[in-house]
Amino acid sequence: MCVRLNGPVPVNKTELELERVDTQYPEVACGGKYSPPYCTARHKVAIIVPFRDRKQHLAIFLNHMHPFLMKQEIDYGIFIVEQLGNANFNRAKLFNVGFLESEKQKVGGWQCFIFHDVDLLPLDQRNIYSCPSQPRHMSAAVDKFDFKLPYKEIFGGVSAMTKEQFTKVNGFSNEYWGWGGEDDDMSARLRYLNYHIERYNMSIARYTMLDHEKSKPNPKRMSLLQTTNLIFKKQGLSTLEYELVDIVHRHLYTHIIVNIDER
Ligand code: BGN
Repeated sequence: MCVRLNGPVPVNKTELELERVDTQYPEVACGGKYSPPYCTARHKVAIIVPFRDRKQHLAIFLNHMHPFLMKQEIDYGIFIVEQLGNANFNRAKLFNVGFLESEKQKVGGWQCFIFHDVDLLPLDQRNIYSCPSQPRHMSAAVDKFDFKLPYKEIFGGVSAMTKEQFTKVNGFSNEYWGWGGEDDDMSARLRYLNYHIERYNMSIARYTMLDHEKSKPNPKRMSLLQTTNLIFKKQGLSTLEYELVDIVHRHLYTHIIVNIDER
């Protein structure tokens, strides 16, 4: 590590234009990729962000994340996976798409994947975006939850898994349309394979959440969760179907546009 990482980082939540943010950060290469110029990065990390209709959040997110990640001296890329159409949002399926598509965008592939909501911003520079030997739940202390962990098994918001861990659990489920449960499903997949979720200290794993309207909960989420242990090996990355509509290499991110509706 060449740079000293101090703790708290400032957050700018004021309205920003995406087009203006795009003119910043000349150190970032096309597609939202960066590797430290004076050190050899120890971690190759893809940040996968599911997305729809949140342009303002995206501007704030990119403006926060690039300087934050550059200081950590990791080799990283930001991938925004946008769901087209009017079906309910399927966060988990977009993560599966982001995992496969981001791999095609890196010579030799990534080692580590951070599955990241666009409305969460890390508040402490010591929260290193890497993958340890066990899956890591990163967003343990969120301001919206009074900086307290809502429950022990939670794996939502921001989480990190190695390529091997993600592949072994067969990725996320593709079946969660609408809000809630898909992260608990992943948490259960990990448990069945005897992984245990680790976390940074609560003074480090701090995030702030951007304001938004509450999304529509998925009424089927409890019943879906009851079947995870029976079907996770047969349903997930191995059964993922999607139509790749476009991949655009923008300055601060790679934009993966997909149709994930069931046919
Ligand atoms: C939980 C949701 C998670 C979500 C957290 C935090 C469910 C499943 C039925 C119990 N789980 O309640 O998906 O990340 O809240 O918001 O709804």
